Amino acid sequence: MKIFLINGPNLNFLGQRQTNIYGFNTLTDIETFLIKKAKNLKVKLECYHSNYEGHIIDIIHRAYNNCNSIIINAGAYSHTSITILDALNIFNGTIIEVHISNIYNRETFRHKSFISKRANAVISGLGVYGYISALNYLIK
Ligand code: CA2
Repeated sequence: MKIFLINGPNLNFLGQRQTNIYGFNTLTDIETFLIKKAKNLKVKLECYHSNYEGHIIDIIHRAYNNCNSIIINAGAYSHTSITILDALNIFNGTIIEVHISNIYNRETFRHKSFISKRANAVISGLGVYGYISALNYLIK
């Protein structure tokens, strides 16, 4: 079993800025923890981060025929990108959308996610536990 973890724009600043919203863990902390957890359970986890929409689409294309599931936090592209939704629509496996913050108690422009239309499940507001819960679910 192989899972892709995809994080989108600005998430490379996790743990360094806006810690009141996104917490103190860095993206490297999250990836390191999840890779270790997956390894213990004999599952392969590949972690990707990009600040570019086209690059995120390339990563999703790489996922076709290459992994079973995707965990994705597309950052603000979740609220704007039909292109990422189209790319995810071609993928056959399970997709879990994660948001660190609760997008529904923030600005109204964050309340809509195009990705949710395709996601099998959406986790929002659990902080980094959202990623851990997504992984737990996928390897259940
Ligand atoms: O809550 C989430 O995970 C979001 O996907 C994060 C996005 C935001 O646009 C979404 O509405 C909700 C923003 C990611 C920015 O990450 C930063 C991390 C630290 C410091 C500054 C930005």
